[in-house]
Amino acid sequence: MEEITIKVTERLSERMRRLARERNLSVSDIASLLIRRGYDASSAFRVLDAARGQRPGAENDARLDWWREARFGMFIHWGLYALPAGAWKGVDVPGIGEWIMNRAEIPVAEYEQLAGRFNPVRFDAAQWVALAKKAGQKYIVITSKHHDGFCLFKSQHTAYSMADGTPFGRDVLKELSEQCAKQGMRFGFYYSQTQDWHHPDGDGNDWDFDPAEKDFDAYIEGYVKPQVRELLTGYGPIAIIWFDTPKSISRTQSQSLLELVHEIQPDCLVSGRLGNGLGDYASAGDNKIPAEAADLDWETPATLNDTWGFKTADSNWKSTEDMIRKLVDIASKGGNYLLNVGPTAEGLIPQPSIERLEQMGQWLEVNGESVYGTRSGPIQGLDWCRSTRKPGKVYLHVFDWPQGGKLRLPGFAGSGARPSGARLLAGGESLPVRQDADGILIEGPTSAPDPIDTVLELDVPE
Ligand code: FHN
Repeated sequence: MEEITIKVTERLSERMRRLARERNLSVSDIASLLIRRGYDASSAFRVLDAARGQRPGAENDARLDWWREARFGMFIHWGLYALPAGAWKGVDVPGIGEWIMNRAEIPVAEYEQLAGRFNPVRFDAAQWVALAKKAGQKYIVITSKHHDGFCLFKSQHTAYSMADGTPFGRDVLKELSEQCAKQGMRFGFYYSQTQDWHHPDGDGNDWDFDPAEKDFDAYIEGYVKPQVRELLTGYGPIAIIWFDTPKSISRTQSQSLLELVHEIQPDCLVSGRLGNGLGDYASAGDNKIPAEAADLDWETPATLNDTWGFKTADSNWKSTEDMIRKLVDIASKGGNYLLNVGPTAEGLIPQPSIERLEQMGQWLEVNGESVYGTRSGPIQGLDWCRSTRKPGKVYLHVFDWPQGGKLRLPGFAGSGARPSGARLLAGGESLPVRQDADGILIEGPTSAPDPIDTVLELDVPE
């Protein structure tokens, strides 16, 4: 330990002394804790970048209530890139599958040819939606148009679509929207508003088109907005428009897209990746989870392996345990987990994804109460557990069960509340709980009832 001297105001020193007394710690411990928190908070800020942030005021908006309740959604990346599935002309193209056109700088004229071979005869909208339900996911967001410009929906503004450019010839988004309505699932569209490697004025393709010649505003006004209008008028109530990679989109352009969405469907949410800090909720970086609870609405989009779009060679599947813990970690910090599947060119969701999602659903079947509709919990910053809360309840999620089953908690941050009862959420067995000078002590079974996450339900008066 190194000793350093810092000067603080009288007010701060008084508060640190009080905290030290309350927690039975030294003032020096409190100072270290605060400094560490400061670092964590600054890294939380980077994960929740202001540019992908939540519009001021939206954090109190009741339109987000269903989304706050949901906590877990299914992301679907599906498009022409599922055909090459990570390899072009026999050569592996490194990186995420849906970026193959960009990474290999495939000319539009060549990449477009894939559409003639896209015939996903095994696509079954009912099965995809049923899988999301089984997994315990409460909303689906699917790529209506990714950066490669190919549209999964029928559009008056291009024939480069599943409906008009492929032998399959079906509007798969229509089929999915109908199934979502039938099975009670919220439905939303990913739409790449800035990057479009197929459109001469879209961002990102400088191997076919000269960037100096591009008219990005004409692309936004003449193509993006009319397409967003089509998506919001042809498919029933749309839960979310998930814009992505804002890059250099101007504030005026982001603002006008936001207004367009809200004018057509006032309840439709807009992701933070609209850009310029104007989203209805913030978007964390891909697969990134902030170190601390954040006082805003946010979501982590995440992969099940290392790619979004299907890639034959990517079998680096995350374990079910890892993903359950990630879901819980995110919920404990007040966020949502949008977990991706990348269907094959035949229209099938890969089996390893199905298995893991079903297992997550089985866990949620028993423990969902401690995830859905919860807020970030009062116990933060401990490695071995997470916490979520609902009125009158705190859920303690124990990842690493202590030897002997004695769970020692430091107390609840920001309140003098103490639990009046504790039980295992699975099965309901009551557990002795007491509060002493060192904090809260709960006596559980000697070994972990659930090696992934044992959830304890604590009664905590508000
Ligand atoms: O470039 C995209 C990527 O392909 C994928 O769609 C992810 C999902 O969050 N978003 C962008 C990278 O952040």
